[in-house]
Amino acid sequence: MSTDDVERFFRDCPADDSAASRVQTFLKRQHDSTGNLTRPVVCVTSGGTTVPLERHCVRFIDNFSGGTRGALSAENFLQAGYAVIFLHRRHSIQPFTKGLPSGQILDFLTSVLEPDEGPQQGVHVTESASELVSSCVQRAQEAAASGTLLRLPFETLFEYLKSLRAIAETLRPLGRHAVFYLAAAVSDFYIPWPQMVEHKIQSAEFGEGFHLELQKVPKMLGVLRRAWAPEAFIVSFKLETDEGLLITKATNSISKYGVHAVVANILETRKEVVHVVRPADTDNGGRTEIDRIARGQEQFIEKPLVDDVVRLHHRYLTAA
Ligand code: PAZ
Repeated sequence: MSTDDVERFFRDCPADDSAASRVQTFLKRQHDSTGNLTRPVVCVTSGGTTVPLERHCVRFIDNFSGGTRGALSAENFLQAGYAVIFLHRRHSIQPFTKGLPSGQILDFLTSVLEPDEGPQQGVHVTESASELVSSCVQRAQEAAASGTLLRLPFETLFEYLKSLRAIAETLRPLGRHAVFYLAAAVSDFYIPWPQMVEHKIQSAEFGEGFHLELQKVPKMLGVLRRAWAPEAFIVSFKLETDEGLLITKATNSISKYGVHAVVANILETRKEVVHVVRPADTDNGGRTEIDRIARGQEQFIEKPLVDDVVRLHHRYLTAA
């Protein structure tokens, strides 16, 4: 895969270009009146990309991810003093909503509609959920008031990569004060837009079966690292199901793409333990160091994970 493949991908890409101006406006809010940056900025990606099979899309291939990792990590970065661009799959889990009763919203609301109920009239949170809901609402309102959280939704692989490139190019002037924390599950295969059929695929037009030919998505990690935001601190993620491959594949990402750290996790145990793999401090032939992060007594593993990434980013800043 070459830079030509990357260029071709974006040239053929159908998605709109609205992300850049929203990021620009958000970034202005992170500077004081003399033009100094008031806090570092992290782009947290979250949720899975879809790969459409038709331009007027009825069917698509999806990627595993509910968005828990991204949403909880975004909360922890805000807590650590970062401004957060939350590039997320539309309708995936949002910051400040984890822990809310998982069923329907109606399950934790009660309604009093009798006119003679006076001030009690209206819709209320049930007693059992009220503490939790108040805490979620309060934290969400704080983030909104401080202007430190920008939510940008995506659905398809095209929208995701186009927004990621726009964010990276807009954050480039921040140099080392920008962080990319790429927790989204991004498809490796897709149908290029020019090859995609316009309308819904008709089963009647096929005999016994239907064969799909997918192409490899050009690798964007190296381009992000070297061209779009060459000074930013880049943390990529690696999800595997075979424990035997995990660390080797994470180590390969470091040598191939030059990312600063890879969060390696196994599907079944991802909420309990992750490994942060990074180049060794001294340049000794591509050796890596590994921090094993366990949930331990924390409610969610994203707290110790983000603490570790923040520590590594601070070290990166002071090493400049
Ligand atoms: O979104 P989630 O909390 O259900 O899962 C998180 C995750 C496993 C998608 C993430 O930790 C991750 O590994 N993302 C990269 C996936 C990949 O290798 O494509």
